[in-house]
Amino acid sequence: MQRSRNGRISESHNASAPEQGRPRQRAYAVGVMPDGDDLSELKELLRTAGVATVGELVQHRDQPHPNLYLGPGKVAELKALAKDADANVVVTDDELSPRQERNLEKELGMPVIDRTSVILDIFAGHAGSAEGKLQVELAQLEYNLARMRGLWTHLERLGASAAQPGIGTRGPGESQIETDRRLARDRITALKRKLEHVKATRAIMRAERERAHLPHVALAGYTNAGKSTLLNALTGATVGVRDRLFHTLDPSTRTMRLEGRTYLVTDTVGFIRKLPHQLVDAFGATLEETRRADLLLHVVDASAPEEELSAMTRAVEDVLESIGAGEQTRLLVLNKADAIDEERRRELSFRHPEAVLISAETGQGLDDLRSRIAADFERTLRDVELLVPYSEGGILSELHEAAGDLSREDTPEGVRVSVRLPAVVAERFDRFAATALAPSGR
Ligand SMILES: Nc1nc2c(ncn2[C@@H]2O[C@H](COP(=O)(O)OP(=O)(O)OP(=O)(O)O)[C@@H](O)[C@H]2O)c(=O)[nH]1
Ligand SMILES: [Mg+2]
Repeated sequence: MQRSRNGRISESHNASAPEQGRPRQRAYAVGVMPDGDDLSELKELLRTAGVATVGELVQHRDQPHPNLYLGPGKVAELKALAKDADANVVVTDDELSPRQERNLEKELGMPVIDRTSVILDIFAGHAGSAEGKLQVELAQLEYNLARMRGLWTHLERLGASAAQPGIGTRGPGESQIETDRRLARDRITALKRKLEHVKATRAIMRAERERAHLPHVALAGYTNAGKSTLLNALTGATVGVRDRLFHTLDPSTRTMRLEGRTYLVTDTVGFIRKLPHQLVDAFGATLEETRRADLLLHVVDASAPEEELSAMTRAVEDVLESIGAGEQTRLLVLNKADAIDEERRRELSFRHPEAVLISAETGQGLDDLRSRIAADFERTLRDVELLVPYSEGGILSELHEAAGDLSREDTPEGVRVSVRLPAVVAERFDRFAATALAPSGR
C-alpha cells in the first residue's frame, strides 16, 4: 500500500501489486476466539488489502489477555513462529487497546496491527467519491486519536518495511503527539462539518425523490453477499462487482419497473462482523439511505456454511439495529443459490421459510423476489378517491407515476380519480381526498 506522508492514497495505489512476486507485507495472523471459529475472514481481509498471510495462530480463551492480547506463553510461541515464517507484521483478529498493541510489539519486536486498522486501510483504498474519502478519513482520525498516536503513523504501518520495523522508530515525542492531537481534532471538526453538508445535500435529493412518491428498496447485507450483483440484475445497472471485501462504499440508486410502478433500489456499503464503530459513525450519511428505505432486502451469501451464515446474518442485524434500522420491514434474500446443492436448498427453505432463494448471477428466483417486493407494497395500499382541480395538472402525472393504473373521470370541479396508493403516499394527497375508503388488501 502506498501512501504519502499526509496519509492520502497515492494514485499508484494498487492492491494487487503483491500478487506479482514476493509480497512486501507478510503477515502472521493471530486471534483469540472460541472453539470452532477460525481466521478465514481475517485472511480474506488481508487478501483484499494486498497482504499475504504466511502463518496463523489461534488461542482459545474466554477473553483476550488484557496486556498482551494473547497469553504470555502463546506470545513466546508466536515470536518463534513468526520469525520462522519470515513474517514482517503480526495482525490480530480484534481491535487492540493501545496498551495491548504496545506490549505485544515490544514482546515480538515487530509491528502489530489490528483488525480495525486493516479494515480502515481497505476502506481507504476503495474510497472513490469525495464523500467516501471524507468518511474514511474521519474514521481513521477517530481511530488514531483514540490511541494517542502520531497523526498519520498507522497509515504507514502496513507499508513499514522490514528494514524499518515500527518499534522504536514510530513514536514521535510527547509534544509532537499533543500538536498532532490538536491538529487531528481540528481536522475532525472540519470533516464533520463537510459531512453535515453532504448530509444536507442528500436530504434534498431524498426530498425530491419522496415528492415523486416512489417506493424505495434498499439492499443491505454482509460484504461480498452479492448486493451489487443483485442491483444490476434488478435494474439493469452496471455497478462494479468483485470478489473482494468492501468493494462498494458509495451508495448508488437505480430505478426498477414492477407491475406498472417505478421503484427505487439502493445498493450501499456492506457490513462485517466486528465492524469498526468508527466506520459506522463516519458513514452516517451513507447508511441513512438504508435507514430511510420502505423495504430492506437483507442479502445473504447462502453458499456459506450454516454457522458462518448465521454469524453473518446476526452481524448484519446488529449493525442495522445500531443505525436505527432495526424495526424496518425486511425480506431475507438468500443469494448464490446456483452454488449450493439440492439438499442444502431444502434445508435452507426449511430453516428460513420466509426467505426468498435467488441467484443474482443466473437470475434464478428473481421473479419470485420481484413478486415479493410488489406484494410488500401491495399490503400497504389503500383505495383513495381524489378530486384534483384542473389547475393542478402536475398532480395527475405524479399519481400516474406512483400508482401505474388509475381511473379518472372529468367533472365540473376537476378530475375525479380512483387509485390504489401506499398509505404513506396517499397521505401526501390528502388535501385532494374526495372520500377515503377503508384500507384494503390487508
Ligand atoms: N455463484 C454466485 N456468485 C455470485 C452471485 N452473486 C454475486 N456473486 C459473486 O459474489 C462476489 C461479490 O459480489 P458483489 O455483488 O460485488 O457483492 P457485494 O455484496 O456488493 O459486496 P461489497 O460491495 O464488497 O460489499 C462476486 O464475485 C460476484 O460475482 C450468485 O448469485 N452466484
Ligand atoms: Mg457491492
